Amino acid sequence: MDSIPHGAENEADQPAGDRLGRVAGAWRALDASANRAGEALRVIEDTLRFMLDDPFLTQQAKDLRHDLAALLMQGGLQHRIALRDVAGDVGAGSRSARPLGRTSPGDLLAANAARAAQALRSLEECVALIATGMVGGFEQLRYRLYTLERAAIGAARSADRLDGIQLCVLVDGREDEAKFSALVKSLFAAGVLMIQVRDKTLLVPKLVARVRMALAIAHRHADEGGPRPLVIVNDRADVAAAVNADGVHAGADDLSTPLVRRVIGPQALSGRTAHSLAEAEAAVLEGADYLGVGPCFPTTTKQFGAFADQEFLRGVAGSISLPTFAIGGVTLERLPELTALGIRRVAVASAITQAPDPAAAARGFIEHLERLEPLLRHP
Ligand code: 3NM
Repeated sequence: MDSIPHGAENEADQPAGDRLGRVAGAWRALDASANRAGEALRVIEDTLRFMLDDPFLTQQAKDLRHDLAALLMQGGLQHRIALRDVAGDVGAGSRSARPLGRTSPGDLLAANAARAAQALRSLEECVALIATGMVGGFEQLRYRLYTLERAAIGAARSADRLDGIQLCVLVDGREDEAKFSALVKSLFAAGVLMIQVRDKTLLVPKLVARVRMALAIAHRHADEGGPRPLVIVNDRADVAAAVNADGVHAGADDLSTPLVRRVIGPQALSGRTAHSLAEAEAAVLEGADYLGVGPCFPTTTKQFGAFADQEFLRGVAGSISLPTFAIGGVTLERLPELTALGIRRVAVASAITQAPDPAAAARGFIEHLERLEPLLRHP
């Protein structure tokens, strides 16, 4: 059996009894913090697993919890239980009279991430008195937790904000403002709740004017008693921020997700295109609010050398709860191929905007998507 470390090396010349007495408190604090951190990580994991239904983030939480447990078995720290003294704990039994005040999975995640971070910090401080070499290990876990916290709270927030939005229509600027305005109005009237303004040919002043127009139409739609559709800008985080659009959709050649966030601020939506499961997972951890995955099928809207294979699409649908829109050549006829893989959201340009009646085409997508059963994921 390992011997119990008694304290920092520079105290090694003190009598063993004194040393043990002085560090016993550190051991007890370490033991309490170890329990707190493990408990809080378990609540985070259970929330991600049973409430957010998110296998990828559940696994991240589980890995963190397991790595904490492994660290707590090293350097003699497993002997902390021998110094546990619940009856002698002056803080035991002092309970906050305030109710917990948690009303949503996001609240649970935030409260328990804060608890886990505090406990990991306390572990770092306590272990510095007992086994100095182990401080870095706890510090690393705390930084991993910060990333998980942001991703988990972001996933909860996105599930709420994009709840019921299964179709995003990519609209170009049309020939002129009147035609653009007519298209956007007809789409909102058809029940479209999210559009992305994407026109690579428009110069910035004209793009700004189109996005402003779409936002004004969206606000009017809400003022008249309808829902308030979201207006997302393709690529241009600067334009989205300048006109207070609902968000920006960025791809691999655009600003990174953290840099997009700096431009658009904490509230606006940050969408990210992913062409592989690894890119999708990275986008989740970097703080994207929703994903675009593709290209699913050949399309004239954009040129591609390779397509998203079924394994990727099924993998994203099955393991990531962040709202994910399949994109690229999506038509009503091909929609069943995607929904069979677990896809429940699509982003569509030509099949709607080039249709003889775009509103009718959009309604066709919405009706089909609304009829689908929710996807059951198995973490
Ligand atoms: N991005 P349509 S596919 C803009 O896979 C865009 O990154 C894609 O238009 C990607 O519905 C695509 O006409 C084109 O194919 C979407």
